[in-house]
Amino acid sequence: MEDIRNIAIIAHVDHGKTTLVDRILYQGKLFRDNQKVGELILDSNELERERGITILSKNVSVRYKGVKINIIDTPGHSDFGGEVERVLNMADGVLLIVDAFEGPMPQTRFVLQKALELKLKPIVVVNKVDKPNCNPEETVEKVFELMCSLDADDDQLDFPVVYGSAKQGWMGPDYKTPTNDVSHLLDVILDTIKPQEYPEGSLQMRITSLDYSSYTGRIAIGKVTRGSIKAGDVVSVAKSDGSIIKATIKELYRFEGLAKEKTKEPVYAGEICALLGLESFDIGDTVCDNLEPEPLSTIKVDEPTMSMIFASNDSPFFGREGKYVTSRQLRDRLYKETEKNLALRVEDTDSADKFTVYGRGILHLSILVETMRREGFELQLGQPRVIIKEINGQKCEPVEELSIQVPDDFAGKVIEIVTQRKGEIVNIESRNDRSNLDFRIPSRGLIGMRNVLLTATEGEAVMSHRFDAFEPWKGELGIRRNGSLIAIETGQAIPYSIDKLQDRGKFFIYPGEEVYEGQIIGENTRYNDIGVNVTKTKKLSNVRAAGSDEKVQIAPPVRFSLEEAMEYIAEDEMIEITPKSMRLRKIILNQLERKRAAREKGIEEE
Ligand SMILES: Nc1nc2c(ncn2[C@@H]2O[C@H](COP(=O)(O)OP(=O)(O)OP(=O)(O)O)[C@@H](O)[C@H]2O)c(=O)[nH]1
Ligand SMILES: [Mg+2]
Repeated sequence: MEDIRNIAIIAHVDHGKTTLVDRILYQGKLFRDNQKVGELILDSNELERERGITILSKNVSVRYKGVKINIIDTPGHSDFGGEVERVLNMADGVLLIVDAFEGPMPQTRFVLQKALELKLKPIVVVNKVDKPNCNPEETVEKVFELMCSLDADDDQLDFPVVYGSAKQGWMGPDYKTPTNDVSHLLDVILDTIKPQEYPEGSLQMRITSLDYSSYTGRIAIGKVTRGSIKAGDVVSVAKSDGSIIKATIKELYRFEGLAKEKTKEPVYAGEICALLGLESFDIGDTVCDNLEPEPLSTIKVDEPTMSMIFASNDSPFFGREGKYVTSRQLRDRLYKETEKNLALRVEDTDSADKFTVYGRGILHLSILVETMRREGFELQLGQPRVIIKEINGQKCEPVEELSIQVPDDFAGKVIEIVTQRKGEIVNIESRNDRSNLDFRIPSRGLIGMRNVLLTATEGEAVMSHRFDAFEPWKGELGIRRNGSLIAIETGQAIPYSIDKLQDRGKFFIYPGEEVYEGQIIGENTRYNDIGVNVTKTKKLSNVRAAGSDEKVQIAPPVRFSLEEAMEYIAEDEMIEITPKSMRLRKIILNQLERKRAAREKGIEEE
C-alpha cells in the first residue's frame, strides 16, 4: 500500500496558506520547468481571484521522496470557520501558519483549537519573515502560550517550527538564513506527521466535504478510515437520523496534483477520495459496508448567525440589466445553492417575492450575492440581522471575539467606538508603537463598524473577529446612523442640482446618473431622512449661466462595496443589485406613503 500523509493548512486570514501551497506544488514538480502558472493557483474561482481570499477548502496532492502528501488548503476568514473544522477530519496533521509580523490572531486560535481537539500534530510555520519589523521569535513564543492555554498535550507542545517566506519561495530551520526552496518543510512533514495506524475491518468513510459540478451534481469527499472502497461497490450510507440507504459507487476518484483522477483500483484506509453515485447524502454521513454497516459519529455543520431578506427586484428600473428577474427564478436559485453551500439555509416568507437567507456572516452572504449577479440575476437585499435565540427563557444574541491593531495614538478612539457598540475590552498590548486591542462584542455592534473605524484611524486599523457564543442580550447600542438623502423624483441627476445640495451631505451618485423616486442618493449631515430633488434643471430665465453647468465643483461621490452597503442600510431600506448596478433605496418609494408609515412609528422626515 502507498505511503500517504494527509495535512491541512490552517491559519488566520491572509497569513499565506494558499501562497505556501503554490510553493509546495512547485517543489512537487507538478509543472514543467518553463510552464507559467501564476500565483494563488488554488484560489481558482473568479471571486477568490478578485478578492485574493480562499472561500472553499480544496484538496491537492504532491509526491515527495516516494510519499504522497495530500494537502487540504482551508479558508482563513472567520465566516468559513465551520468549513475548516469539518475538513480537519481528513487530516493526520496540520501546518499552522502564523504571520511573523502579526503573530497569532483570533482565527489562529480557533483553527488551532479545533486541530488540537482532534489530536492532530501541529507543525508551526512562521511565514512572512521577509517583512520589515517582523518578530519570528516572539511569534513562536506566543504560539507556544496559545497552545498551552488551549490544553495541547505534551506531544503537541513539542511542535517543530519552520521559518520562511512563502512569497519568496523558501522555508528553513532559521529565519536569518534563507534557503532555496521549501524542501526543508516537506522533510519536516515526512518526519513529523506519521501515517496513522488504521484498524482492520469493513469500510468506513465519513463524508466531510463535498464538491459540486453542474454535470454530475454532488460529489462526496472524505477519508477512508477503515477497510477499502472500489468503483462498482454496493455500500450503505448511514445517516444522522439512524436510517441507512443503499448505494452503488459509480465512480471513484483520488486527488492527484491539482486534479481528481478516476480510479478503478481500490482505495484503502488512510487515503482521501471522492465518490460519485450516492443519491442523497449529507455531510457527516458514513459510507460503510453493504451488509454490516457500522457508522461513525456524525459531524455537525455550523449554525447560521445572520439572516437577510432576498427579494425579487421591484424597483422602477427592474429588468433593465438582468437576465433573471422573477421571484420564481430567485427562489429556484437560492434553494439550489443550499445543495452545495453547507452553512446556508433558505426559508420562504409569507410574501411570494421574499426569502429569508441564513448564513455565517456578511462575507458568506455577500459572496452568494456577487456570484448571482455575475450569473445575471437582479435582486434586492434587506438589512442583515443577527439571529436572536431564546436560551433558558432568556433572549440571547451572538457575541464575537474582536481584535484590532492600530498605532498607539488611535487606541483611545478605537476603544471609544467599540464601547459605544457594547464591546468590552479584554486585553491591551503595545509593541513597536502599535496597540493590539482585544474585545468581546455583540455581532450587532460589528455591523457597520469597519467603516467608522477606518475613518477614525485614517485607514490604519486592522480588525478581525469571530463568532464565539450566544449570550444574553446586551441592550440597545449607543449609536445612530445619519439619515438619508432621498430622491423625490425619477430622472437624470443634474450637476447643478447636486451642487446646490452639497451642504446637505455626501452624495452616492455621479452627476448624470439616472435615479428614481425613493432611491437613496446620499447621506444627510443630520440624523433624519430628507427628500431632495436632483433632477431639477436650472430655470430657463437664467440663460447666460446655463453653459457653465459642467464647471460646478462637485465632491466625488461615496461608492460602497457590496459588503459596505450591507452594513450601511437601515431597517426601512434595501439594496438593489443588478449585474451592472447597485443602488440603495427606501422600501417605500413614495415620499407621502413613507411619511405616513414613519409618522405611525413617530419618526419625522423633512
Ligand atoms: N511579504 C510576504 N507576503 C506574503 C507571504 N506569503 C504570502 N504573502 C502575501 O499575503 C497575502 C495573502 O496570501 P494568501 O496565500 O492568499 O493567504 P491565505 O492564508 O491563503 O488567505 P485566505 O485563504 O484568504 O485565508 C498575499 O498578498 C500574499 O502575496 C510572505 O512570505 N511574505
Ligand atoms: Mg488562501
